[in-house]
Amino acid sequence: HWEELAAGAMILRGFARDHETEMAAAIEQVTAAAPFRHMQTPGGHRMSAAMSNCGEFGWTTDRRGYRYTREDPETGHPWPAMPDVFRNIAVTAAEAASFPGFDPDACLINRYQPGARMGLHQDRNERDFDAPIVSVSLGLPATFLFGGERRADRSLRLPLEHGDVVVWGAAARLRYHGIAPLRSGSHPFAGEARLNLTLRRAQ
Ligand code: MD5
Ligand code: FE
Repeated sequence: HWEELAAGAMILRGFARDHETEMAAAIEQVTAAAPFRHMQTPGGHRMSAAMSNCGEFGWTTDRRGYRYTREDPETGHPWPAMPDVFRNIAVTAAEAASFPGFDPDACLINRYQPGARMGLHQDRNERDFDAPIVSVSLGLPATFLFGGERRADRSLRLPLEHGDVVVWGAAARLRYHGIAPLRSGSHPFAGEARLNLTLRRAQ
């Protein structure tokens, strides 16, 4: 079932579940060419979530800052192409949430192992905030922290499970959000990890 979490935020529970076999193969293929790595924040901290990317642009961070690049800084090669199954899920989910014509050019893949987290932040490195962001949760469940327009606003705790897709647009596009430390466990899809695909229009 689909429900509106808040203005501009639509959750499509289980939307990606039918495509898990193709998605597993696509993740294997992308991360064979662009392996998961723990990036450094501009402040010098190692991110606890490991990341890879596919598509025309990939999100990266190092001591110089946050940005999108056409090449994987680890290999010097362009990021792997975005698998059709990722694009199709993102485009159909966006359409279902009233964002027709979503054309993602970047897909970040986050891997959270037990204890990994993501602190409250806004996604502000994209050129145009009119395009939505589509996120696909796979593997272990996580507690998503859904904040407000200011960092100090209270956040709502939202459980996200394997196959859940969320479309973040309009009034939700710039809300603060994060992921609580991942609890230990094992899931048939991803073993002891949660994977998240974040599809965006970067440029
Ligand atoms: C995750 N990733 O579960 C999330 C999914 C990231 C990140 O936050 O930056 O890699 S994307 C969640 C999101 C995006 C844009 C807006 C909002 C949430 N929101 O309004 O809450 O690994
Ligand atoms: Fe984010």
